Amino acid sequence: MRAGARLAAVLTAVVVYRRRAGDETLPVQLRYHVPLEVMYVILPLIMVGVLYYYTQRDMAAIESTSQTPDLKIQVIGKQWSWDFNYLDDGVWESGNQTPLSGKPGVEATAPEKVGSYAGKCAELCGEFHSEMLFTVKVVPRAEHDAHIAALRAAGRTGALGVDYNRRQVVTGDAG
Ligand SMILES: [Cu+2]
Repeated sequence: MRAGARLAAVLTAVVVYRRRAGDETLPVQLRYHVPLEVMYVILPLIMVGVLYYYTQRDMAAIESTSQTPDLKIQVIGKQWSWDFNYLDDGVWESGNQTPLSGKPGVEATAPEKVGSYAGKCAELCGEFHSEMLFTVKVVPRAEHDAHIAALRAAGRTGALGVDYNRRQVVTGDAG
């Protein structure tokens, strides 16, 4: 409805339903309407219950971790990239090695099988937050070993600490 039509509707209601001279009665009052009041209580409870159920179900699936993982990868998120330390193999790689793409992120899918899965930053962390994208590739063991060997050959042994911290890169200080 346009603003003019809304105003006309309001003014019509004000004029048509105004209190007439000599009419001292109240309009019909909606009080102690038990079915309505029960609905006001039950409906929000159902809505909250449904939201709670799905949130709990998905958070439990997302946050569940194994005590004996097949592979330990330490992931460090920072403004505005990611570092990955392959703790079992003693090598690392960093998103800072390639320029940020700035391409829009793709909805992440839980990596339960072989494939490529989009990852992105879940905290609005600053200027280049939207460029904090990475790809999780779930690959067969041989392909993983070849990648680890390539990292080792490239000299990326050990583990990254704050080596690629943004403030170091920008200002050159040790913070
Ligand atoms: Cu971010």
